[in-house]
Amino acid sequence: MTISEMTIPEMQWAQVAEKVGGPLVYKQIPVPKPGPDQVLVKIRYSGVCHTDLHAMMGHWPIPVKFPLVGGHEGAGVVVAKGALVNGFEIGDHAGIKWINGSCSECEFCRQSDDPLCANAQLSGYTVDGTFQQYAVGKATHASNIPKNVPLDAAAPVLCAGITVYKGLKESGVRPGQTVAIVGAGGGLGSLAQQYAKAMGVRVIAVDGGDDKKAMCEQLGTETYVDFTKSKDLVADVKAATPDGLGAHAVILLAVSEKPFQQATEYVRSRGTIIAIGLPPDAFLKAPVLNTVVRMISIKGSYVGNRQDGVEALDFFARGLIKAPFKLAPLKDLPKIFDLMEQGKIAGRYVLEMPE
Ligand code: 8ID
Ligand code: ZN
Repeated sequence: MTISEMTIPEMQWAQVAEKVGGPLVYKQIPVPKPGPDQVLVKIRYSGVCHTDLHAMMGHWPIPVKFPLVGGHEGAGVVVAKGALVNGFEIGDHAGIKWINGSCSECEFCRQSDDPLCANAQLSGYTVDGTFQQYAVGKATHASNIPKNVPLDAAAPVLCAGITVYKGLKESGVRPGQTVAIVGAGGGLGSLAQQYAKAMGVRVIAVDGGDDKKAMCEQLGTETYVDFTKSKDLVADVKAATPDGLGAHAVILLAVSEKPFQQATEYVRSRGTIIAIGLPPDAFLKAPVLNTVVRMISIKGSYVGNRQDGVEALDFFARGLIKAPFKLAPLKDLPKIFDLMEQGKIAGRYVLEMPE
């Protein structure tokens, strides 16, 4: 901890979307003050999730705060805290994630399903997020990041990592079984491959293009199925399982509707399809007969609770999760959104905050 980290300025740099659809304006705004149960984190790095683009574009029928500072994979240093905060000291490393806070009182919060809280605050959506130098979050929902963990590589774990770790658990897939990861070349997909591997689960990666193929192979996938080139995607996925009977689980991360309607064709009988990606206006569709007579489960999975967050970070801290990421300065966020829109990012971009 240096003296400069402890000096909290009045103003800071941020990427601000003034209205739905943007554009983003890189400008100085006031540094927020932490409430009694909040920490103020000097953000060092923030991952860029496709959710941030959906938020700015108003893709979903859940109201977004405007003007908006997006971002929900923020890793940094606690520089101030409210009087009620016990879990953090000044100088601790902390993460601000999608669930910025929740009510703690409803049935969902009581049973540790805080993402389902109707009054949850969402970083970079209903409250300002981590595309700024200083961000606040409720201390009980902020992540403790051990000091030996690099903050740049840890940032994507705070949403992408937690979400895919939770999704894999929800799928019930077991060591030795096979998971098809659809959208494997993206941010969530790159981490999903690593968590699956760490759990002893075999991976079929589905995505498009040679950059993503190279990344998936580098991550150790056994098979890459290119949805832009495959003549029969269903047959290719099934053929990639040892007995040809299909994947035990399918994790849907793509920002496109088609795979959400196709997955029942290559999931194994008694297998589970986990929907995580959130393409706008899309529908899950499955033939009733096949779903029934092949006993297919279809489930949604939404980020993770606080314990999922602790476990996902622990996998990372133990060196089991090594997903590629590219660093860029905060001012470059508009360029990153452009690349993301075009599906040109293999893995994750992580923004570095100005000093
Ligand atoms: O809690 C949740 N459910 C949660 C948490 C975080 C993110 C949901 N998400 C959602 C995001 O809002 C977004 O809709 O998951 C989705 C994926 O987020 P991301 O990984 O941050 O997006 P990305 O890096 O752009 O990756 C998407 C990948 O999908 C591929 C693209 O090529 C890209 O690599 N893809 C597409 I678009 N169509 C495909 C297809 N038909 C496809 N891959 C295979 N088949
Ligand atoms: Zn996210």
